[in-house]
Amino acid sequence: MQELNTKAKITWCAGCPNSQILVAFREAITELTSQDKLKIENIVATAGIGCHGKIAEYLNLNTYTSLHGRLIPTMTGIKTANSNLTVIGFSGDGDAYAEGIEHLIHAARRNSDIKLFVHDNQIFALTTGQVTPTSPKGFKGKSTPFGNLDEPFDPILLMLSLNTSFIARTFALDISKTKEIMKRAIEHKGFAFVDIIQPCITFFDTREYFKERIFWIDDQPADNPEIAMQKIKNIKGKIPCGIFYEISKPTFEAQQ
Ligand SMILES: Cc1ncc(C[n+]2csc(CCOP(=O)(O)OP(=O)(O)O)c2C)c(N)n1
Ligand SMILES: [Mg+2]
Repeated sequence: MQELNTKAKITWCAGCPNSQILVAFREAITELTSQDKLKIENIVATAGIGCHGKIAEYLNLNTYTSLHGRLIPTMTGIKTANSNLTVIGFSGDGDAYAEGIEHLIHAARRNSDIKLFVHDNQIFALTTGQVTPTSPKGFKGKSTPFGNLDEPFDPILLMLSLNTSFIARTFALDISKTKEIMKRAIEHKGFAFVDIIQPCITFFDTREYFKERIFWIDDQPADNPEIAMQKIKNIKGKIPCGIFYEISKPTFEAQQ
Protein backbone atom coordinates (compact mmCIF):
# COMPACT_ATOMS: atom_id res chain seq x y z
CA MET A 1 0.00 0.00 0.00
CA GLN A 2 2.74 2.46 1.04
CA GLU A 3 4.47 2.06 -2.32
CA LEU A 4 1.40 3.40 -4.09
CA ASN A 5 1.51 6.72 -2.16
CA THR A 6 2.97 9.90 -3.62
CA LYS A 7 4.35 12.97 -1.89
CA ALA A 8 1.56 15.19 -3.31
CA LYS A 9 -0.44 16.99 -0.63
CA ILE A 10 -4.05 15.81 -0.53
CA THR A 11 -6.21 18.84 -1.28
CA TRP A 12 -9.64 17.20 -1.06
CA CYS A 13 -11.77 18.62 1.76
CA ALA A 14 -11.01 16.91 5.08
CA GLY A 15 -13.39 13.95 5.30
CA CYS A 16 -14.19 13.83 1.57
CA PRO A 17 -15.21 10.28 0.55
CA ASN A 18 -12.80 10.58 -2.40
CA SER A 19 -10.15 9.62 0.17
CA GLN A 20 -12.00 6.37 0.85
CA ILE A 21 -12.10 5.63 -2.88
CA LEU A 22 -8.34 6.20 -2.98
CA VAL A 23 -7.78 3.79 -0.07
CA ALA A 24 -10.06 1.15 -1.61
CA PHE A 25 -8.22 1.41 -4.92
CA ARG A 26 -4.77 1.19 -3.36
CA GLU A 27 -5.89 -1.90 -1.45
CA ALA A 28 -7.40 -3.47 -4.59
CA ILE A 29 -4.17 -2.93 -6.54
CA THR A 30 -2.02 -4.19 -3.66
CA GLU A 31 -4.06 -7.39 -3.41
CA LEU A 32 -4.21 -8.06 -7.15
CA THR A 33 -0.49 -7.47 -7.65
CA SER A 34 0.52 -9.55 -4.62
CA GLN A 35 -1.61 -12.41 -6.03
CA ASP A 36 0.19 -12.03 -9.40
CA LYS A 37 -3.10 -11.17 -11.07
CA LEU A 38 -1.84 -7.78 -12.23
CA LYS A 39 1.53 -6.26 -13.05
CA ILE A 40 2.10 -2.85 -11.53
CA GLU A 41 4.10 -1.64 -14.54
CA ASN A 42 1.19 -2.49 -16.86
CA ILE A 43 -1.36 -0.33 -15.04
CA VAL A 44 -2.31 3.05 -16.47
CA ALA A 45 -4.53 5.02 -14.07
CA THR A 46 -6.25 7.81 -15.97
CA ALA A 47 -8.49 10.57 -14.67
CA GLY A 48 -10.89 13.24 -15.87
CA ILE A 49 -11.10 16.83 -14.66
CA GLY A 50 -12.80 17.58 -11.36
CA CYS A 51 -12.22 16.77 -7.69
CA HIS A 52 -12.19 13.07 -8.63
CA GLY A 53 -9.36 13.69 -11.11
CA LYS A 54 -6.93 14.64 -8.35
CA ILE A 55 -6.68 10.93 -7.53
CA ALA A 56 -4.07 10.61 -10.29
CA GLU A 57 -1.71 12.84 -8.27
CA TYR A 58 -2.00 10.54 -5.26
CA LEU A 59 -1.13 7.29 -7.02
CA ASN A 60 2.43 6.18 -7.58
CA LEU A 61 1.52 4.46 -10.86
CA ASN A 62 1.64 5.36 -14.55
CA THR A 63 -1.03 8.05 -14.66
CA TYR A 64 -2.58 10.32 -17.25
CA THR A 65 -5.00 13.19 -16.66
CA SER A 66 -7.29 13.87 -19.60
CA LEU A 67 -9.51 16.79 -20.63
CA HIS A 68 -12.89 17.30 -19.00
CA GLY A 69 -15.36 14.91 -20.63
CA ARG A 70 -12.71 13.25 -22.78
CA LEU A 71 -11.40 10.61 -20.40
CA ILE A 72 -12.98 7.64 -22.16
CA PRO A 73 -11.53 8.26 -25.66
CA THR A 74 -8.15 8.77 -24.00
CA MET A 75 -8.49 5.38 -22.29
CA THR A 76 -9.59 3.72 -25.53
CA GLY A 77 -6.60 5.23 -27.31
CA ILE A 78 -4.14 3.94 -24.70
CA LYS A 79 -5.64 0.45 -24.81
CA THR A 80 -5.69 0.42 -28.62
CA ALA A 81 -2.01 1.44 -28.77
CA ASN A 82 -0.95 -1.28 -26.31
CA SER A 83 -3.51 -3.93 -25.45
CA ASN A 84 -1.22 -5.40 -22.75
CA LEU A 85 -1.97 -2.44 -20.50
CA THR A 86 -4.62 -2.46 -17.78
CA VAL A 87 -6.38 0.85 -18.37
CA ILE A 88 -8.36 2.19 -15.43
CA GLY A 89 -10.20 5.52 -15.45
CA PHE A 90 -11.53 7.71 -12.64
CA SER A 91 -14.30 9.98 -13.82
CA GLY A 92 -16.97 12.23 -12.34
CA ASP A 93 -20.72 12.43 -12.95
CA GLY A 94 -20.09 15.71 -14.74
CA ASP A 95 -17.15 14.29 -16.66
CA ALA A 96 -18.84 11.01 -17.69
CA TYR A 97 -22.58 11.77 -17.67
CA ALA A 98 -22.69 15.39 -18.87
CA GLU A 99 -19.81 16.55 -21.07
CA GLY A 100 -18.61 13.00 -21.88
CA ILE A 101 -21.91 11.10 -22.14
CA GLU A 102 -21.51 10.28 -25.83
CA HIS A 103 -18.17 8.59 -25.17
CA LEU A 104 -19.61 6.51 -22.34
CA ILE A 105 -22.41 5.20 -24.55
CA HIS A 106 -20.13 4.24 -27.42
CA ALA A 107 -17.40 2.73 -25.24
CA ALA A 108 -20.00 0.47 -23.61
CA ARG A 109 -21.25 -0.67 -27.03
CA ARG A 110 -17.69 -1.21 -28.23
CA ASN A 111 -16.72 -3.34 -25.20
CA SER A 112 -13.16 -2.06 -25.12
CA ASP A 113 -11.29 -3.77 -22.26
CA ILE A 114 -11.11 -0.69 -20.02
CA LYS A 115 -12.40 -0.07 -16.49
CA LEU A 116 -14.35 3.04 -15.52
CA PHE A 117 -14.98 4.20 -11.95
CA VAL A 118 -17.35 7.17 -11.78
CA HIS A 119 -17.21 9.25 -8.58
CA ASP A 120 -20.91 10.15 -8.61
CA ASN A 121 -21.50 13.04 -6.20
CA GLN A 122 -24.49 14.37 -8.18
CA ILE A 123 -22.83 17.75 -8.78
CA PHE A 124 -19.95 19.53 -10.45
CA ALA A 125 -17.95 19.70 -7.21
CA LEU A 126 -14.66 21.32 -8.25
CA THR A 127 -16.56 24.26 -9.75
CA THR A 128 -18.49 24.55 -6.44
CA GLY A 129 -21.84 22.87 -6.92
CA GLN A 130 -23.69 23.10 -10.23
CA VAL A 131 -26.23 20.48 -11.39
CA THR A 132 -25.26 17.35 -13.33
CA PRO A 133 -27.45 14.68 -14.97
CA THR A 134 -27.65 12.78 -11.66
CA SER A 135 -28.65 15.77 -9.48
CA PRO A 136 -32.18 15.26 -8.15
CA LYS A 137 -35.09 17.32 -9.42
CA GLY A 138 -35.46 20.35 -7.17
CA PHE A 139 -31.74 20.44 -6.21
CA LYS A 140 -30.68 23.99 -5.32
CA GLY A 141 -27.11 24.83 -6.31
CA LYS A 142 -25.01 27.53 -7.94
CA SER A 143 -26.63 27.11 -11.37
CA THR A 144 -30.14 26.33 -10.10
CA PRO A 145 -30.86 28.70 -7.17
CA PHE A 146 -34.62 28.11 -7.59
CA GLY A 147 -34.31 24.33 -7.91
CA ASN A 148 -33.30 21.95 -10.69
CA LEU A 149 -36.13 21.53 -13.23
CA ASP A 150 -34.67 18.42 -14.91
CA GLU A 151 -35.24 14.83 -13.89
CA PRO A 152 -32.08 12.81 -13.18
CA PHE A 153 -31.19 9.80 -15.30
CA ASP A 154 -30.11 6.41 -13.98
CA PRO A 155 -26.63 5.47 -15.27
CA ILE A 156 -27.09 1.83 -14.28
CA LEU A 157 -30.22 1.46 -16.45
CA LEU A 158 -28.49 3.26 -19.30
CA MET A 159 -25.56 0.83 -19.10
CA LEU A 160 -27.91 -2.17 -19.02
CA SER A 161 -29.73 -0.90 -22.14
CA LEU A 162 -26.34 -0.99 -23.92
CA ASN A 163 -25.61 -4.57 -22.79
CA THR A 164 -22.47 -3.32 -20.99
CA SER A 165 -20.46 -6.37 -20.03
CA PHE A 166 -19.91 -5.43 -16.34
CA ILE A 167 -22.24 -3.13 -14.40
CA ALA A 168 -21.91 -2.32 -10.70
CA ARG A 169 -22.64 0.34 -8.11
CA THR A 170 -20.84 0.86 -4.83
CA PHE A 171 -20.80 3.35 -1.94
CA ALA A 172 -17.55 5.21 -1.24
CA LEU A 173 -18.07 5.06 2.53
CA ASP A 174 -17.84 1.26 2.43
CA ILE A 175 -14.14 0.76 1.64
CA SER A 176 -14.23 -3.01 1.83
CA LYS A 177 -17.13 -3.43 -0.64
CA THR A 178 -15.66 -0.80 -2.96
CA LYS A 179 -12.31 -2.60 -2.94
CA GLU A 180 -13.95 -5.94 -3.79
CA ILE A 181 -16.01 -4.44 -6.62
CA MET A 182 -12.94 -2.66 -8.01
CA LYS A 183 -11.00 -5.94 -7.99
CA ARG A 184 -13.81 -7.72 -9.82
CA ALA A 185 -14.05 -4.89 -12.36
CA ILE A 186 -10.30 -4.95 -13.01
CA GLU A 187 -10.34 -8.73 -13.45
CA HIS A 188 -13.31 -8.54 -15.85
CA LYS A 189 -12.40 -8.87 -19.53
CA GLY A 190 -14.27 -6.09 -21.35
CA PHE A 191 -15.79 -2.72 -20.52
CA ALA A 192 -16.37 -2.53 -16.77
CA PHE A 193 -18.59 0.22 -15.42
CA VAL A 194 -18.78 1.10 -11.73
CA ASP A 195 -20.88 4.00 -10.43
CA ILE A 196 -19.49 5.01 -7.02
CA ILE A 197 -21.92 6.96 -4.85
CA GLN A 198 -19.60 9.61 -3.40
CA PRO A 199 -21.36 12.24 -1.29
CA CYS A 200 -19.79 15.72 -1.54
CA ILE A 201 -19.58 16.83 2.07
CA THR A 202 -19.20 20.50 1.12
CA PHE A 203 -21.76 21.22 -1.61
CA PHE A 204 -24.26 18.34 -1.41
CA ASP A 205 -23.93 16.28 1.73
CA THR A 206 -25.94 13.12 1.08
CA ARG A 207 -24.08 10.86 3.52
CA GLU A 208 -27.05 10.25 5.82
CA TYR A 209 -29.51 9.98 2.92
CA PHE A 210 -27.55 7.14 1.35
CA LYS A 211 -26.55 5.45 4.61
CA GLU A 212 -30.26 5.05 5.39
CA ARG A 213 -31.18 3.69 1.96
CA ILE A 214 -28.33 1.58 0.59
CA PHE A 215 -28.46 -2.20 0.71
CA TRP A 216 -26.13 -4.80 -0.81
CA ILE A 217 -27.39 -7.39 -3.25
CA ASP A 218 -25.99 -10.91 -3.24
CA ASP A 219 -22.58 -11.33 -4.84
CA GLN A 220 -23.73 -13.31 -7.86
CA PRO A 221 -24.20 -10.96 -10.85
CA ALA A 222 -26.97 -11.68 -13.36
CA ASP A 223 -26.01 -12.81 -16.84
CA ASN A 224 -29.29 -11.90 -18.47
CA PRO A 225 -30.89 -8.45 -18.56
CA GLU A 226 -34.28 -9.46 -17.13
CA ILE A 227 -32.72 -10.81 -13.93
CA ALA A 228 -30.37 -7.81 -13.78
CA MET A 229 -33.44 -5.54 -13.88
CA GLN A 230 -34.81 -7.27 -10.80
CA LYS A 231 -31.54 -6.61 -8.97
CA ILE A 232 -31.40 -2.95 -10.05
CA LYS A 233 -34.97 -2.06 -9.06
CA ASN A 234 -35.19 0.30 -6.10
CA ILE A 235 -37.30 -1.49 -3.53
CA LYS A 236 -39.47 0.91 -1.48
CA GLY A 237 -36.99 3.76 -1.87
CA LYS A 238 -34.00 1.59 -0.96
CA ILE A 239 -30.93 1.76 -3.23
CA PRO A 240 -29.24 -1.50 -4.28
CA CYS A 241 -25.45 -1.71 -4.56
CA GLY A 242 -23.27 -4.55 -5.83
CA ILE A 243 -22.48 -6.17 -9.17
CA PHE A 244 -25.74 -6.28 -11.12
CA TYR A 245 -24.66 -7.73 -14.44
CA GLU A 246 -21.64 -9.50 -15.90
CA ILE A 247 -21.39 -11.24 -19.25
CA SER A 248 -18.58 -12.51 -21.42
CA LYS A 249 -18.43 -11.21 -24.99
CA PRO A 250 -15.62 -10.38 -27.45
CA THR A 251 -13.68 -7.23 -26.63
CA PHE A 252 -12.96 -4.47 -29.14
CA GLU A 253 -9.24 -5.29 -29.00
CA ALA A 254 -9.70 -9.03 -29.53
CA GLN A 255 -11.71 -8.40 -32.68
CA GLN A 256 -9.12 -6.19 -34.37
C1 LIG B 1 -13.87 21.43 -21.42
C2 LIG B 1 -14.10 21.90 -20.01
N1 LIG B 1 -15.33 22.26 -19.64
C3 LIG B 1 -15.56 22.71 -18.38
C4 LIG B 1 -14.51 22.76 -17.49
C5 LIG B 1 -14.74 23.29 -16.10
N2 LIG B 1 -14.82 22.26 -15.13
C6 LIG B 1 -13.74 21.83 -14.42
S1 LIG B 1 -14.11 20.68 -13.28
C7 LIG B 1 -15.72 20.73 -13.70
C8 LIG B 1 -16.75 19.92 -12.98
C9 LIG B 1 -16.38 18.50 -12.77
O1 LIG B 1 -17.48 17.82 -12.23
P1 LIG B 1 -17.41 16.26 -12.09
O2 LIG B 1 -16.93 15.64 -13.34
O3 LIG B 1 -18.70 15.79 -11.56
O4 LIG B 1 -16.24 16.09 -11.02
P2 LIG B 1 -16.22 16.41 -9.44
O5 LIG B 1 -15.54 17.73 -9.29
O6 LIG B 1 -17.62 16.43 -8.97
O7 LIG B 1 -15.42 15.29 -8.89
C10 LIG B 1 -15.97 21.63 -14.75
C11 LIG B 1 -17.30 21.90 -15.34
C12 LIG B 1 -13.24 22.35 -17.91
N3 LIG B 1 -12.18 22.34 -17.11
N4 LIG B 1 -13.05 21.93 -19.19
MG1 LIG C 1 -19.31 15.34 -9.64
